[in-house]
Amino acid sequence: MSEAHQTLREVLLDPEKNPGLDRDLIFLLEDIATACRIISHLVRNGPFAGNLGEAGSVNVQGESQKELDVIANDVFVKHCSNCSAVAALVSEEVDEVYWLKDDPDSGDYLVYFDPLDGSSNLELNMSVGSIFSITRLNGPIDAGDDRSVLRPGAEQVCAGNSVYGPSTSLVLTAGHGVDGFTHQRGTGEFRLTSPSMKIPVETAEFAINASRYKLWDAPIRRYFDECLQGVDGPRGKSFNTRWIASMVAEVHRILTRGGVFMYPGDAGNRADGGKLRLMYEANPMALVVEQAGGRASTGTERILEIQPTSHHQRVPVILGSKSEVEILGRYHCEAD
Ligand code: AHM
Ligand code: MG
Repeated sequence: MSEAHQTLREVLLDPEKNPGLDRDLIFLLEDIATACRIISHLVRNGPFAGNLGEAGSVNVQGESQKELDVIANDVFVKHCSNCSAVAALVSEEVDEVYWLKDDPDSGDYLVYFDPLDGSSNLELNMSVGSIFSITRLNGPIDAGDDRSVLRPGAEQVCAGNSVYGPSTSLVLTAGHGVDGFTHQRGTGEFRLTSPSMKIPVETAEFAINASRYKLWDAPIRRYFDECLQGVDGPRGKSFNTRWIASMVAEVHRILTRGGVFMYPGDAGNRADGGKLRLMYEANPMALVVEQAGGRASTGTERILEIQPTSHHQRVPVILGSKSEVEILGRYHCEAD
C-alpha cells in the first residue's frame, strides 16, 4: 500500500505528520471515525429503516429534528464516551453540556459536534456529514460549570468532518495541515486519499443561499452583484455559483477546487447572531479551512478569535479561498 493510502491510524501515529498527538487523542479520533462509519451506514440504509423523516421533536435551537439527527447524536455520544480523557460533550442536538467526568483533569478533552449537518437533505439523497471539534483543558475546572466549555476556536487541538456522499470521506486537522481520507469498502478502513489539502488562493465560484438577497447587508449584495456582472463587471471574470444547503459538502468542494461559502448575518437572522453555530460548525470548519491555506471570517473578524458567550451561539460565516474572503472583508470595512 503506497503512503498515499495509509490508514487513519498510521497517519495519526506518524510523528512527522501529527507531532504531539497523545494516545488519548488518537483513541478519541479513532472513536469519532468509528461513529462516522456507523452514521454513514445508517444514512445509506435510511430508506430501509424508514428513519430519514422528521422525529417529531425540536432541538434547543427550535429546529425540527430528523430521526437520524437524534440517532447520529446517540452514536457520537456513545463513541466519544469510550475515551476516559473526555470531560464533556457539546452537541447541536442537546440543550445542555453533557459532563462525562465529575472531576476533570488538566489534559482532558472537550468535544463539540454537529452529528448530522445538512440533514434537511436526507430525503433528497444528497450529501450530509458530521462535524467535530476538540479542545484540551489546560488546568482544573469545575465539572458542571458550562462556562468552562466556552473556548475560542483558536484553542482547538483537532477538528474535522465527514461527508456521506457517493463515498464517505473524513477530513482532519490537528494543526499541521489537512488530510483527507476515504472510507474503503472491503477493508472498512479510512485511508489517506488527499494528503495535505490546499485551497486554491484564487477562485471564480461562490456559494450562498440567494433566496435571502433582500435580507442581506450592503457588502454581501455588492459582492454578489459584482460577481454576477461577470467579465464586464468590476471583477472582470465570470463566476459560477453553487448552493447545496449542506456546509460539509460545500467545504469539501472548496477544499478540492477552491471557492467561497457564505452564510452571512442578515436582517432575518441577526437577532439570533446568524444561522450557523460557532462552536460545532463555524470553528471546526474555520480551522480546517485556515489549515488548508484559506480564510474564515464573520466579515468583520476572524472566526477563530471569537470568545464564545454561550455554547449554542450563532455567527455569520464567510470562508474559503483567501483572496475572496479578503475582498469580502474589505467590502465590510468600506461599508463601515
Ligand atoms: P443543520 O446543522 O441543521 O443541518 O443546519 C446547518 C445547515 C448548513 O449545512 C447549511 O449551510 C445551512 O444549514 C443551509 O441553510 P438554508 O436551508 O437556510 O439554506
Ligand atoms: Mg449543522
